[in-house]
Amino acid sequence: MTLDKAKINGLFAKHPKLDVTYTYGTAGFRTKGDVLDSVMFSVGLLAVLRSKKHAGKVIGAMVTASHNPAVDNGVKLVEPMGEMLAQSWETYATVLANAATTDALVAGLEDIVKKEQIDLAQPANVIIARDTRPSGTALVAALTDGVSALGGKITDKGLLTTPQLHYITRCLNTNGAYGEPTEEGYYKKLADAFKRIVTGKPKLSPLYVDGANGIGAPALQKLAKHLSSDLSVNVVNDDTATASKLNLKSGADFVKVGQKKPDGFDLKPGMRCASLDGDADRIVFWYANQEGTFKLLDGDKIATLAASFIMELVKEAKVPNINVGLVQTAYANGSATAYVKDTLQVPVVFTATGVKHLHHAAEEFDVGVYFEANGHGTVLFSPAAIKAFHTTDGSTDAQKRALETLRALTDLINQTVGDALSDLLMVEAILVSKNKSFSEWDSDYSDLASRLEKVTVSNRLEFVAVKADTELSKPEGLQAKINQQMAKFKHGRSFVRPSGTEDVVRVYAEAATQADADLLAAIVCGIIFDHHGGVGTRPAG
Ligand code: G16
Repeated sequence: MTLDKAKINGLFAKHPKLDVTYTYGTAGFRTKGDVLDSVMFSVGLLAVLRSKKHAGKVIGAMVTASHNPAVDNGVKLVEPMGEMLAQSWETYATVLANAATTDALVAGLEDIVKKEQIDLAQPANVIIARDTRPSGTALVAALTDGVSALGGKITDKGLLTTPQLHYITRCLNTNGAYGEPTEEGYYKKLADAFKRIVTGKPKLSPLYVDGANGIGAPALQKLAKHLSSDLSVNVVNDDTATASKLNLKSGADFVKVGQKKPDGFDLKPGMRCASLDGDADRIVFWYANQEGTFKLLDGDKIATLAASFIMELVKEAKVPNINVGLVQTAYANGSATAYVKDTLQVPVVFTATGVKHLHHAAEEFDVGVYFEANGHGTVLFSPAAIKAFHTTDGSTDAQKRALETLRALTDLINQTVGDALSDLLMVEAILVSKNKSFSEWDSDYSDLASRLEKVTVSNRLEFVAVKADTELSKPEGLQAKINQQMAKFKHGRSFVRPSGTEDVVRVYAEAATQADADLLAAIVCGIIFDHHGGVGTRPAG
């Protein structure tokens, strides 16, 4: 069987490539929505080949730009078990996306077929979903044409959160063993598992959730209906009808980066709040302390809360040989890493930024807790751990309770990808079980002061990050200058890396005081701007 060049040519003509260079980045292709039409077509083609490579298993395609502004869009592919696209295929994605002619496109496809020894006679199945961005509908149509060009079958699942698409993909490929392959099935699975942990325990005060005016808002409202009296939740920033409001002065990224509350909240001491991002794959929690100061409970705090709770349960349940590990990135606060290593005594592994990297590192543990500081993460349970939780018989009530909670957690926590709604319920279930307030949770350790900035440069690809993003190998000499500055500050730490989702270079700085962290970040930003192609307004400092 060979590729139908005439068919590809006919459909490709509807989606001509623009004079833009595309790269499959941290979370797939991501740029302005109006330059993505041809990219979507090429991703449709690739999804078909990926499905054929997996003998017809379902591949997911999510159209979203997650935390980015409403005008952006993007696409990421989902593997049959719900993980992100295998990294070895990202180069293929980039080659196809940059093919400007049918000949180049077909050559790229033939190369993949040959290298991956794909049997073109295999069937191909792709499911697609999108977030609330206005450009989503047309981009879904372009991707659909790509799938059709290679004779694949595509099913449009409409509006979903990113983790819901990952969940449904896995359900379909496991013949329902992972759950019912529908949005409703997702809510039911999460709600049932949550109830198994919290029923009969005293309730917490209401949780106010910033929906970032994205798809997470209606999704949480639907989930809440399944929880009725078990979780009191108020969704704020739920205007998905006004496209421009998406992630605007709201959402997990705005709150984490700015270390301040989003619009739409009259924050009072004692209020418990959380923020989702635009496609509901990230969450951070926050509150005001008694003095009214804004306090953030980010991905590091979620990870330590989950790891310590699960470790306690494993001990109580007396399940032998379960190793718990934690995966972080360079953005993890130095205090969080120290707390995990020294107090929790849990091994920590570092990876480059991007949940696709953390996910695979977490798979090496029986219980792998992975969270980026920005609130993107989950907890993975190995098949052996899940089996052990189900086959161990408890002899005491406490042991039986711990085992049942562990079993419920394996259903509650999305095993495919970081999931804001699943993480929300996990955190609430832990806090209910421990009868813990946000401030008690926060008191586990104190964050070092930090600052995250971005600098626009003429070519961010000149910046090459190495050693799990902690250092730069290029541009030559820049790392030495950063090291020199770090050494001037108590607990000073700074690193620079090119973003994979925005056309900027990110600068992270940490130090003993906020003023020092701000100053260190400003100095490093200034060096980059002045000597490495800064564009636009020079950062202050
Ligand atoms: C995506 C990735 C995250 C990453 C974030 C920022 O999040 O899934 O793993 O931390 O981008 O990446 P970068 O610093 O390279 O721009 P999301 O929520 O936007 O999909």
